[in-house]
Amino acid sequence: MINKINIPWEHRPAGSTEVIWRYSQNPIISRYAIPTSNSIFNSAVVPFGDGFAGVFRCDNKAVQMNIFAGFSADGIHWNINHEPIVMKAGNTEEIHSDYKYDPRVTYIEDRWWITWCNGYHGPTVGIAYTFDFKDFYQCENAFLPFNRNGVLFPQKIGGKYAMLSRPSDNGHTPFGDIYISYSPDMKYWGEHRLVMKVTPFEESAWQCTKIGAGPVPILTEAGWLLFYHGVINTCNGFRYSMGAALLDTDHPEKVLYRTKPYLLAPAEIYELTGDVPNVVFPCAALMDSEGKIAIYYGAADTVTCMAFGYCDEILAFIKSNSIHS
Ligand code: BMA
Repeated sequence: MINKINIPWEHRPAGSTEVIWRYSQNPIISRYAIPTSNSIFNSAVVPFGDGFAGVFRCDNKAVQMNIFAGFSADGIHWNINHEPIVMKAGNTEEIHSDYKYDPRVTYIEDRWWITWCNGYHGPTVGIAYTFDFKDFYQCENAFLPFNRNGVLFPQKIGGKYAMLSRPSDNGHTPFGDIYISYSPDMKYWGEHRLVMKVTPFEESAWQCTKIGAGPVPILTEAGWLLFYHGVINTCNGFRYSMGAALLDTDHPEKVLYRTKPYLLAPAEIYELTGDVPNVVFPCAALMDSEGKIAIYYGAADTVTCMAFGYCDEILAFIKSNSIHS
């Protein structure tokens, strides 16, 4: 939770009854915001110093996927470095990486941890840490390929680091459930447990093909608030929407509630058209001391957008619109 700074915020539009509403100035980052970029999306933001820092997925004009550090005074207007992050050796000398995409960032104990989809003979979950968003130290991959959507909890649980992930395939993965794994040291991961599966088509079709953790979970009095993406395979390809779940505080593999309706789905033109149409893909969420929440999401694999909501309203919505599984 953030006390000392103001998170980006815009009030719910007059007349709206939505639990989550979009920023009126979306997208906040255009596809060509740095000279080499083809697209900037699926990126993570955290409070840092007097402002904010972020790790951005910028695909270049050869459509090579990589992650770039960026800085902002207000969390909305960003200066993204023109060169990608260069990793130094962290807890391993093995820092092979064919590509990097879909970063998440969180602060644990004394440093910032970054996870991303790392190319190591196919996609798996990469881990790195930084103290300053200048020098980055890459660690062992968390898992064997193939895996994506590795998302750390922002504090140890039961004395161990905890990470959500989504075992996958080497391609576009027409399946996928969310698991949790634990580690004593950020190097060796085990105690793998199922958290939640896709839903039956007839119960909640937007999340019936695959699901994946989105932003770093937010600890609330009711449990861990997890925004996640859900996918339906349509006759026009995958459609990515956002829902939310509430996970037990001490045993997050236990799902307390989970949205049957989505909270945000592709509807605006910047979500419907782009390099991959019909995608909203959240990778970061900030909450302030008043329970205001700002969500960062990628739209159509092309641009970066924001949406807002109130924690108490989101929790109430999850509880009263929950799947009973
Ligand atoms: C997933 C990832 C995401 C992307 C999504 C939609 O498999 O590649 O980065 O946003 O597909 O294309």
